[in-house]
Amino acid sequence: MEIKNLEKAAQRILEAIKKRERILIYGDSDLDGVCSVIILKETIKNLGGKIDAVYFPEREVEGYGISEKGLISLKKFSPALFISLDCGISNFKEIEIAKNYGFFVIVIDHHQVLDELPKADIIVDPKQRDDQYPFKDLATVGIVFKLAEKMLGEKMTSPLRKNFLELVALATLADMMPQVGENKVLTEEGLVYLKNSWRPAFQVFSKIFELPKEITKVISILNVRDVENNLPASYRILTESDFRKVEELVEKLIKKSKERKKEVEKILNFIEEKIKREDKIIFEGSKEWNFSVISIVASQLCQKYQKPTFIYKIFENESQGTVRVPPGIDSVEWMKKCKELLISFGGHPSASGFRIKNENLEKFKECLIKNYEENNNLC
Ligand SMILES: [Mn+2]
Repeated sequence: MEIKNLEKAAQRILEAIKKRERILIYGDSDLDGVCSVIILKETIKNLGGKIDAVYFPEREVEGYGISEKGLISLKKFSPALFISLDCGISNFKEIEIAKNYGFFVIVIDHHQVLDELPKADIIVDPKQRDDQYPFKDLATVGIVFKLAEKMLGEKMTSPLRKNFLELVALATLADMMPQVGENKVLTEEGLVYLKNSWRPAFQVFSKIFELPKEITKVISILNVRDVENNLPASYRILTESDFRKVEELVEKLIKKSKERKKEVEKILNFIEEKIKREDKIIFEGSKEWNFSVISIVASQLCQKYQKPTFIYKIFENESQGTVRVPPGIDSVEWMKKCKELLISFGGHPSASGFRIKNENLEKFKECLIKNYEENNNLC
């Protein structure tokens, strides 16, 4: 049994390498997206091909997933093979635009499938309804690792495999995928290799932290948002070959992460003063907050209060939010009931996100509460 369309995607990318087609990778900017991009990029390189452009959306400006802004900046490469990693499954409109630009679109994602599928040429997502693959909890990085195995065949040498598995372990943990089944196997193996990694980033981290024991510290540092030339810091660190540069970047991120902690505490204090016992949900937003910390805030509040938590940053016309819910609730299904009020939404049952026009925020909150009460089996 295999993940649906994995073979098809592998063959199509191999064909593109052979025919020297232009290849573009569009990755989500979190660690799962970043590590997926690195594995695919290094796989293609090992096969003698090259990537013409890598794009990571800036969530604060473009929202989650494939953005129009990103597509416009990639348009000049058309015709090309366009591969989205760790996003794309909910980008109906954007994928239509990409097709109109003349891209051949492959979506490789593990997020929940909404009611329909986007009109991509090839979709790899184990959560597709007719996907028979028994294990549904792979991070995108795990799917891309399998894709790499297929594409490389015997060219997947042992050092290369180890090197990829380090990234699989890192990103699967960062994405908080359940540590069961294949995830457990892949992660446990990958973690063993970290200490003797040839990747300069892991060598630098090994000097600062005890690896693999302190892997969560590495993750929290790599999660600090710091974008330069459109590239997230995690991507720059993990692909940097110059030790000195890695060290400088890590130092910078450690400093930033301390500042971020303070910011999180400030927001937590502010929200916690407002939470009432009888509140069904936590629904808070502000213009002032730093967008890059609202996910951490939502996770911590949800964990502490065991209430569905919606935290958003208010921008000029619209807001972007992040959602965390206690076990047993499917936040994506829940938001589906209010989808007329949203610009877009998607993610995982326990962790997801949304974009909304500011004038709809109050209605959205009411809709969520209404559906929370109407739907006892939901919660
Ligand atoms: Mn992911």
